[in-house]
Amino acid sequence: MKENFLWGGAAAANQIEGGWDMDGKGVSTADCLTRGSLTKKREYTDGVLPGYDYPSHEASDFYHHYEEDIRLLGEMGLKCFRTSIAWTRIFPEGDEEEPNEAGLEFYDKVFEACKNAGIEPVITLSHFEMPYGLVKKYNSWLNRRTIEFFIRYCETVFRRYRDKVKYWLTFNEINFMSFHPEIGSGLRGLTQKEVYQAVHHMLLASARAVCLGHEINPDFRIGMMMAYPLSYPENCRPENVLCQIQDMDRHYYYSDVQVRGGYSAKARKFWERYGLTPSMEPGDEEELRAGCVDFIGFSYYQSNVSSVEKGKERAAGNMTGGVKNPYLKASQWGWQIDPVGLRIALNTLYDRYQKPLFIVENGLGAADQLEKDGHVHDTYRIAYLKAHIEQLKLAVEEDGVDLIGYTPWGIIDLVSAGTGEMKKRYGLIYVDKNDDGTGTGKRYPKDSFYWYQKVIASNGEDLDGQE
Ligand code: BGP
Repeated sequence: MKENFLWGGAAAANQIEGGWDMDGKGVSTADCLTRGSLTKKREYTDGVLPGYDYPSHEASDFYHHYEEDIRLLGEMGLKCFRTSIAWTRIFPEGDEEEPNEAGLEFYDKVFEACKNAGIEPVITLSHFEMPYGLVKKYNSWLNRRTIEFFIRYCETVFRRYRDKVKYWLTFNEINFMSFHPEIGSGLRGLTQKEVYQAVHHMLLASARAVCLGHEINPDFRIGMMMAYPLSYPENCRPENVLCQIQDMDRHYYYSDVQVRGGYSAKARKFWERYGLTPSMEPGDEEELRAGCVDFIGFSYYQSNVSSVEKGKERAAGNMTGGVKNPYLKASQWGWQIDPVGLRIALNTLYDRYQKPLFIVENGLGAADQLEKDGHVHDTYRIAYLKAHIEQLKLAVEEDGVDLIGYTPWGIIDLVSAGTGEMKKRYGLIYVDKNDDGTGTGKRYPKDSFYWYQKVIASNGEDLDGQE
């Protein structure tokens, strides 16, 4: 791997920080999501209501542990740390004229700690959250004014952290909007037409942020972020092959705009067919064209299978799931594990766009066991990460893919986005915190911590570990 390859780890404000109402922070949409489980759906309440259990409120308490946590990340040898800024720490309600200084200071300290640990921050501007005030008062992304508020927030953080942060991502997994629009917008019960209108505003906001960021610091590298739920046709039946193409088109809808600078012909036909054409203002298309991203960030956890055949057994998964793949094993949460799929994803995305790629999430959610002696023997996680790193190396070294870095998800245990559980752990660092509120909050490096330390120190050469 090239010398400056960014071996790292990833997290997000609402899943790791806690301190949901500290130092002037406002209520974010993520603060209104209740805890769920594999069998119980998370509920999105109308604001923060008494009697509900909201896991983001305490999460892993990175808010009070960031120094220790970043020191540990430095010990692991991380070159970069992907996390997000909580928009509501900076603009609590979303529509203030002036930012909240205490919120800005918190991230000053976080980035300073990163610098001291030799870690490059990679910052998501909006990771599945936004000010709840913007949802209540303005109807979130359905309203064009939200673009203005988002840009005010971006300008504030771009200027403040101009010399501290170089890598930025606009919206986390923006393609989630087509499947769970409430996660990205805080709005429930949207019609399809409204979804595509809100998405148009988000895409414009992203493009405008890219242009503004480059103006503020031409060295900024600003990327998009999509979930990449790679899908295979179930077999060589032509209808299934077509079905696979159509399934993937739902995701390229977003990346085509953010990477190529405009809606595809297919997207326009899709609007026409279903009456979904979003209303646009003169100049919108030019803005989209001007705001192409510098790189493509994506998450990869599993692959899916596309089929037109009814009644097939289905697998769970990030976002969509799909028909069960008989060649793959699945995680405890039913996500099908497919390391070769990562090489396929890298090849496919690079062939399509010829832009640098960045794997900003990948990992295994598992119910880890903290032993009495403070160890966590997560050999299954080592096996998962090792198999995926082997494949990303092949994509780079044999297929010539331009890959900036790799940041395994939930590098420190945090709250699951899908289920709201702490129990679904991804970390290489264990956080002693349980779903019932018990636990000391203490951090324990897992076996995978020491394994990844070796991987990074050898720049990906030494992948041996006990599996
Ligand atoms: C992605 C999100 C993350 C994260 C991850 C794992 O969709 O960007 O926020 O949580 O998936 O998903 P989960 O937490 O549901 O296991």
